[in-house]
Amino acid sequence: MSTDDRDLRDALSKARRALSGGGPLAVLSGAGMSAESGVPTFRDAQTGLWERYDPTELATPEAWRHDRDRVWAWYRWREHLVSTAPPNAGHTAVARAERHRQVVVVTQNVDDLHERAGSTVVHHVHGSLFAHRCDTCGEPMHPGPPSAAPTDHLEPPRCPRGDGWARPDVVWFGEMLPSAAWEASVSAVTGASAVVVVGTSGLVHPAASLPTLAAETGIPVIEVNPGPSGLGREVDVHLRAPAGRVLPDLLA
Ligand code: BV8
Repeated sequence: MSTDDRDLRDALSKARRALSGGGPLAVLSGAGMSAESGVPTFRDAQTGLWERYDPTELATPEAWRHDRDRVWAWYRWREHLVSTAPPNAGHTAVARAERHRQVVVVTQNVDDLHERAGSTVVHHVHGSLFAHRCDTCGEPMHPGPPSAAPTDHLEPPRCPRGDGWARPDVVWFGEMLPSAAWEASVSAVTGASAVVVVGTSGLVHPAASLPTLAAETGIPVIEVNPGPSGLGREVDVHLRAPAGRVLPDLLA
């Protein structure tokens, strides 16, 4: 067994002890949770049409104002990509944990892979790829499924109620988070007996403040991430492995 494997085994034992008390579990997920499903993370090089774009530049109201058709095409491409991506063993492990304890998922991800794996309580603090609203009156809009044809410009549908356009119902940089999802997420974290943070660089606020809130509340925090992240002393145990490899052992 390599040192890395031995370290992971020891860390997994420590993490399982931290979870052994039962009680509600809060799972905080970022883009790394969906990486093994083939959904690129924000820090992965974007692929194909989008490889020359920085996601943080496209996920902004300024980008929408500057080039609405490009932003709309990017989101429709992501919708199609996610709709063809399977939940991975990590999503399934989180969903299965509901069989023996209360589990609340708080996700920064705008995909639906936690739900498709069977998780029943999922708070999307940054919205969903699959919800759309008018960028002017805010009413929900239903543009139907995206086409698979790759394109880097696509005009969104007009709002029937006025001069607005359909936009993705996600939270862009500089936009406020949905208050209901945020308040439910804070409650889930502060009411948990343990928090498992999976696949996040921990750089985007206020979501990145949730592990610190747990630690300040005296709640054990376990991080699952094969790489480095912005999380630090708030983490009690760092499992340096991919979500799909370690969550089935951790949450069994
Ligand atoms: C807000 C939805 C109040 C859209 C996203 C100036 C003006 C205004 C605000 C700010 C400002 N300066 C700072 C801010 C705050 C800003 C912010 O935090 N900026 C950062 C860049 C510093 N936040 C906001 O604007 C938020 N709103 O603050 O409102 C306000 C309002 C006005 C004025 C002032 C304050 C809104 C932020 C939400 C943005 N929307 N997504 C969409 O998806 O298109 S953010 C998006 O990026 C994600 O949702 C996610 O949050 C973030 C990406 O982070 P991660 O999920 O962590 O992914 P990443 O790729 O970074 O990392 C992946 C990790 O996985 C890596 O660590 C990797 O090692 C690991 N990994 C890889 N493979 C695996 C793995 N782990 C496990 N298993 C594997 N297999």
